[in-house]
Amino acid sequence: MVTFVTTNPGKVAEAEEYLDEPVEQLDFDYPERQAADIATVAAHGARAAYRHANEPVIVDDSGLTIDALDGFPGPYSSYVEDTLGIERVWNIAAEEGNRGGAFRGVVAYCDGDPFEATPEPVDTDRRGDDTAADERADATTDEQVSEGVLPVKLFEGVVPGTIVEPRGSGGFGFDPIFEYDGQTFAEMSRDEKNAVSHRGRALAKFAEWYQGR
Ligand code: ITT
Repeated sequence: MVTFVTTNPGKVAEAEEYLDEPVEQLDFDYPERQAADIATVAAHGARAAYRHANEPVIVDDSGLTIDALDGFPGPYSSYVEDTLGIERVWNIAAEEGNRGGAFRGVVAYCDGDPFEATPEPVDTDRRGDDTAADERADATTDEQVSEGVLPVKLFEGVVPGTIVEPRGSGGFGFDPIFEYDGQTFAEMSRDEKNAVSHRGRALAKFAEWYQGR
């Protein structure tokens, strides 16, 4: 059993489809650290969630990055969804003329153990041009070392796509305006979305690591 600490049932539904074991939602709105980087937000969230739940937990921090807006809203996606709404985000991207974007997500695991079998307590996706990921990994590791507490394991997933006029009724959040390979995420079944999504990619890495644990 995996305890997923989140206020968002959409995330849990996706994890349930993905992981081989039962996923239980613990609906707790852990304090989110303000940071320009979702890996940092996720790492702090996992520690706060673990302290609250006192059992092994995963959290997910994720967001939509829009190329024309230099990666905004990113970690502020939830706030932007609630305030501007996805239609206005689509309008802004359309006005900018560059509709490239990506979903990025980090699944963070914490169980209070020092991950004795893991030499480095941080695992980020280092494929491709990843100076930023390296910097993030170092920052999180340093922080953990200096705090000396609660190592967190991080699993990152990224999916590039196009910002489009809203289509489809599935999924949640920005799914209707995010197109991948001709379909918006809101037009895909949960399985189809999981097969390509940022969360699916991050969960796949988590599942593989967790199985060996
Ligand atoms: P928790 O923090 O309680 O887990 P949340 O929904 O507030 O739930 P985040 O802080 O990670 O989650 O914010 C993620 C936001 O990014 C979410 O509100 C959506 O606006 C967007 N988002 C993330 N993943 C998404 C996805 O798969 N499909 C659509 N929108 C997504």
